[in-house]
Amino acid sequence: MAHVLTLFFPIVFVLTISFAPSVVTRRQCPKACRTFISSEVEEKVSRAVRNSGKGTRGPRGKQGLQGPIGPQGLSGPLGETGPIGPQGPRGESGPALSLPKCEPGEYLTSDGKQLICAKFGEEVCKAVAKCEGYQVPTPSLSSTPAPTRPPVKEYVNMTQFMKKYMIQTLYMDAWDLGTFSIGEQLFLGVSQLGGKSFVIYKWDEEHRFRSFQVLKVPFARKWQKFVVGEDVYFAVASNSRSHDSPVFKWNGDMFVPFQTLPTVKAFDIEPFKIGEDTYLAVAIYYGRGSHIFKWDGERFVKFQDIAAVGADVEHFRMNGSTYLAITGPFSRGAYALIYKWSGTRFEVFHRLPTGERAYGVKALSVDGIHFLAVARWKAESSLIFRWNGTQFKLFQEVPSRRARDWITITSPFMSSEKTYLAIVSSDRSPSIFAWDRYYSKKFAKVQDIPSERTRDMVFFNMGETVYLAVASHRSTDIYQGS
Ligand SMILES: *[C@@H]1O[C@H](CO)[C@@H](O)[C@H](O)[C@H]1NC(C)=O
Ligand SMILES: *[C@@H]1O[C@H](CO)[C@@H](O)[C@H](O)[C@H]1NC(C)=O
Ligand SMILES: *[C@@H]1O[C@H](CO)[C@@H](O)[C@H](O)[C@H]1NC(C)=O
Ligand SMILES: [Ca+2]
Repeated sequence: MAHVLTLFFPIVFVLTISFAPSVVTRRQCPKACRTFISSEVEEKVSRAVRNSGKGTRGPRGKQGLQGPIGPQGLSGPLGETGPIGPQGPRGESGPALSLPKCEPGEYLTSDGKQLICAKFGEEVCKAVAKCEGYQVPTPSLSSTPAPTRPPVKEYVNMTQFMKKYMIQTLYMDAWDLGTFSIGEQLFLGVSQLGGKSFVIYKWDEEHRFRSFQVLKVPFARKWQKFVVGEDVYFAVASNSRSHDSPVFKWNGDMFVPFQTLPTVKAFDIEPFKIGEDTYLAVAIYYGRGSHIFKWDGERFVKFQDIAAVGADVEHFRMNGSTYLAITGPFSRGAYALIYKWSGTRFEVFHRLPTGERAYGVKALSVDGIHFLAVARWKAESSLIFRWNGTQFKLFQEVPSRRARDWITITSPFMSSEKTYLAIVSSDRSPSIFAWDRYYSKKFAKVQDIPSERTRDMVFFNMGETVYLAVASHRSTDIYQGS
């Protein structure tokens, strides 16, 4: 039966594909398809940009055993691959790539030798497509921003993440993204939904992420890096009934298994320090509650159980005290539970009503004000709470649908500090907000990110530039802020 099904579905799929064009309306070029063409062009252009970044892809080297990647062969002119080695170099890029800055109404393209800005026009329409037999994207999806979209006036100084500055796409099935640095090296870690792996990429001199190491983690969910003394670790929640959650340690060249934390169906791991002590709070989405582990000088040992089943746990400090917020499917009502460190253990401090089930939680503080942002899965909005000195009060509500989490970054560059907060909404385009300390004194919307079925996002700084990685269900796009 299963065998028949595996045969049957591909056939249905192929049939669907082959009949699809015939039911799609055919249109003449000028009006309706222009949007489509723009998106088509953008698609081609971003492919061209990516390709020009990569050069012709050489034959893939055999994946060696885990280990430092061998020296990359000297690159020949465009696309000559070096000797085959572990994770063979992908071929060098062509002439150094610096993206020209295009004006509104222009798009980035290639004349075969270099990247240029070209104006949209009649000839593009003719050259790119016949405008027939393609499905015109439904207008409700904001996945095809008009190339001439005017900048948001009030936030001209705010970094934006435009499709034309999408510098890389990693094709993978991601659940949770994060970046971290070790010395000068930047890494992107990706826990994967389908696979049994956790993948680490490393940022190279060409400002691209290259595959660095693959670690075996069944049902990897959220994860975080942390430091104990001089040593760098990261821990991954394993949403498995039968596997514990692993902790890995950086040995100078790569990550090696360090220990496992006894967990069943862990969803999130949050490292934090109280004084000199290091703790790991692990949100468990199963059974009776979640756990806190403590570093005993050599490894992590169980420290405290907390009676909260959770999807996300976050720590924060206010006025010298450490708090934990944990969200999840509480049977007793829709709230986020907040625990406070008593000096010896965590005690329930507050139940923060969230109206609907809260899924992700993020703490941030800007200009001395503490916020707790709660992502709601079922509701049509997510909530930002503000600490008034004694408790969290609803401060702002932003539209979201099936929101998984919030992400934030504070970028100190360009003369003034800016704090960005974005809602990772999976059923509508994720939105980026920036703290507007001058006018509205709220989180003001900067832009939407065209992404569907978004799983996670992460901001990171390299040099003075802010980047954004957006993972949807099949691919992760890296945007350079502009
Ligand atoms: C934009 O930057 C300029 C110069 O740095 C500054 O004078 C202006 O106030 C900024 N505008 C906003 C909205 O932040
Ligand atoms: C901060 O903590 C100090 C002492 O722990 C306390 O006296 C003070 O009232 C606290 N401030 C606020 C705003 O809670
Ligand atoms: C914070 O809000 C609560 C509830 O409205 C109120 O009782 C309390 O006085 C407020 N605290 C401050 C410092 O304003
Ligand atoms: Ca968390």
